[in-house]
Amino acid sequence: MTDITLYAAPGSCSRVTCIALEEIGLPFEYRPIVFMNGEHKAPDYKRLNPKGKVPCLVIDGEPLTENVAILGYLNSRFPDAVLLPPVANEMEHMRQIADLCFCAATLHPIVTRIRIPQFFAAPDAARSVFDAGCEAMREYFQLVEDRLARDLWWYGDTWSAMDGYLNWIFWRVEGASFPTADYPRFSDHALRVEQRPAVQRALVREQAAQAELESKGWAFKPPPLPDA
Ligand SMILES: N[C@@H](CCC(=O)N[C@@H](CS)C(=O)NCC(=O)O)C(=O)O
Repeated sequence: MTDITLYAAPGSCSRVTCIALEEIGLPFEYRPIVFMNGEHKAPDYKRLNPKGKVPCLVIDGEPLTENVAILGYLNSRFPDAVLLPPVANEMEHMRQIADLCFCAATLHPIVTRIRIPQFFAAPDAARSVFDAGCEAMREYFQLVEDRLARDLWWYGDTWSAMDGYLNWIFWRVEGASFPTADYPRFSDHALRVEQRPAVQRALVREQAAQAELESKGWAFKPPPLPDA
């Protein structure tokens, strides 16, 4: 039997890996890391992930970090789950990796600027970081919107882990006042992703972890954004 533990934080980008694991359907442990206690920077966790971030997937005792690498690994180890559509050659494979990198390296940093601009600027400059983040995100939301004008999912009529990744980005900025309603196809896509049973199961895991954090006073809440 495969032994799988996902080190995660509810609401964070570890949801992307959690959805993929739920799609695979094998049992796994969801192990919440408490940001508010600095658990992600503590030596025990840094032995698994020296970068002090989630997600970290430990599979048969081997840790693997970074959503792109984790999704690529899970896709080749568990092909029946079809986390990414089959490819004909290395170029097509690398294009899928490029798509996942677009989420991880282009969109995710902008998400953080929109959600927690205080990480990047003094309090009186946080609003301008937020505004610049929203401006930058608009270009990429339009790119996704245009793609979804042709197709149901990122890869045509086939759901993939890329849709789970895009959905986490959508949800994260929607909750931070980015105007997602300006992108009706991406909004419909979000509803469709959230209807998938695997996504529902991932959300239930997060809700349980979040409730536990809240009961202990350990839930992270970003500081409010200063008025425009
Ligand atoms: N490139 C990484 C990003 C990981 C990341 O930034 N995780 C955030 C949560 S969304 C985190 O652990 N933040 C805690 C911190 O940086 O202190 C990936 O895609 O896995």
